[in-house]
Amino acid sequence: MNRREFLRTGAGATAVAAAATASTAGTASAQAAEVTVGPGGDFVFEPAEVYVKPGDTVKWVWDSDRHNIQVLNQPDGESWEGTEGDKSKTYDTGHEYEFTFETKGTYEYQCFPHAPSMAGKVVVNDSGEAPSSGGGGKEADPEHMGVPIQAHFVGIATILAIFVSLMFTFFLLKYGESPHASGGD
Ligand SMILES: [Cu+2]
Repeated sequence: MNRREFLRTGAGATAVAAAATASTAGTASAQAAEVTVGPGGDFVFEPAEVYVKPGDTVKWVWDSDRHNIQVLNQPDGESWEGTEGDKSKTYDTGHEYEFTFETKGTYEYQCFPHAPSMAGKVVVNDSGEAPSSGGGGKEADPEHMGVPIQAHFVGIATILAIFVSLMFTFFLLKYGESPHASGGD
């Protein structure tokens, strides 16, 4: 491998690594999360909950008409105001809105015309990730972590299979031989 080839593959590998880092964590880029507003006309924010670090920017992109962002709750010291205009002012498909969150805490918002069902939450914490549900540090709500639900189903099925075979063994040992035992006496 000559020097030029080496440089080219090196740059390629770096680019791939950078892309992988950006897509998994998104912490390297300024925009840490994107929320779709009213996806396909549904009255929801998708995802409804995002986790970011202080200084991260969240971007909302409108996928249907007549939605807005009205802030309901936020940490002391923050002055997030949501989309411009009063609560009845709405925005249509294609509109984009960004906000950079500096203060740690939970921010709750809703789309005023479609409240209370169309609501969302931004959580700003040190890790920029959903809190652990106990156990491994990276374990969290599967829907938000992008873990396929099948993986959990397989896990549950495995535990169930073990349990069933244990119960089977138990009953086999306890009752399985009794007819023979009593018959033998
Ligand atoms: Cu809405």
